[in-house]
Amino acid sequence: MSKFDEYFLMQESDVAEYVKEKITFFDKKALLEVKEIGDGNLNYVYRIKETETNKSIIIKQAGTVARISEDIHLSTNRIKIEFEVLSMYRKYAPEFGPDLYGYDAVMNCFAMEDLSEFRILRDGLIHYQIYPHLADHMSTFIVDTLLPTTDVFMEHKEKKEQVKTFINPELCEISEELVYTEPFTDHNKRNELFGPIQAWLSQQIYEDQLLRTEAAKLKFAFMNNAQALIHGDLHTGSIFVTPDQTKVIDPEFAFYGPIGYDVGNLIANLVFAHVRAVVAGEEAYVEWSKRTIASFIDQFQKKFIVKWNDGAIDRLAKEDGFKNHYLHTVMEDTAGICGLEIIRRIVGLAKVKDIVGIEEPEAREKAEKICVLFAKDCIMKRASLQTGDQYIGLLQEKMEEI
Ligand code: SR1
Ligand code: MG
Repeated sequence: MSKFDEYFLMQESDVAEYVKEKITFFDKKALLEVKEIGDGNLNYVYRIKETETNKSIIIKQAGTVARISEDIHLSTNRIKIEFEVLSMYRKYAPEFGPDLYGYDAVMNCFAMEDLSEFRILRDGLIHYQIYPHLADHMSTFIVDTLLPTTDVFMEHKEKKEQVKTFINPELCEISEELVYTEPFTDHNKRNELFGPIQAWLSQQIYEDQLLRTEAAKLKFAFMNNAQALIHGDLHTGSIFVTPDQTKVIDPEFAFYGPIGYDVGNLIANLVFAHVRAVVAGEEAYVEWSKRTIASFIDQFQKKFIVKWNDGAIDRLAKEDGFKNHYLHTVMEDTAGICGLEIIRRIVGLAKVKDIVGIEEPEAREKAEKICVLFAKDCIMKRASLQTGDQYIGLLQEKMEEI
């Protein structure tokens, strides 16, 4: 019998014991230090380090309620989904996923590589760090991990099995509420419409019926378009970086959904970093972040076409014009979701440091207004927003309006 034969939420004091008993990584006699280092909204993340050698590993464990709110009860199955999707990254895009050392279905946790030499991308962006390979790496990552899971590339019965395996109702419900519903209605009263722009935000969002209708269309597309096994939460807090390397973590929201959900999420979060630099007058960073956004969008489309040409197996998918139609709809979803992600991070429950960390109230207000106006156009004009230059042009236009 072991205390780890039955699930409980571990404390730091349990984790060293757990690792020695369950994971083949450290010597049984090693002296281990444990620290909880998680700053996400849902789970607990422990770094375990051997004092003598500095060798280290990460254990991530799921609780039955969200860390951000005890009102949010969740199945621990999300940690299994996360482990399986990270395993899929090792298969399709090994350089962009962490090494994995085992999954425990009883304790609802898994062990993975400690990426302590990396930095969370959001944190780097907030400190105006430049990552020269970001657009290249992330466009490759998305194309290489998403396309192989679609009906274009996968045998259709196998894909349907995958849809079943990765059904993720509770985490999807969080997105359905936090991204697609609450920002437009505040029905759970969790939105925070703050300070002097409260009336402006309310008018721009709650009182805009056309916007709310488009949000409804996008919500139902999210729930009904089982296109690819998406990450489901691909913001800049789910990406670890060094100047040369990029690793994607945290795919606990993964399920079969629209490809544009991942692409749009990343663009939205790069926009936060860009707008932060704009209001801070960080000219060099404004230029780099602008080029990165445009380049990510354009490289994604180029790589998508190359991969499709190399590997599509569905016979009708090879018909003239279909590939371009498919990509056009992905880019339309991308723009809509980019807009939704921006709005929910400005008014919703889960805000972003890039914006709330702007100390000077007038600068924050300006940033929020640029973001919201840009986001609304992304949603309303999504059918015609396709290229990097179009996104950058729209951002520029909104900056001039404020
Ligand atoms: C209750 S979880 C809040 C947010 O954190 C996650 O990272 C997702 O983005 C989710 O919407
Ligand atoms: Mg996360």
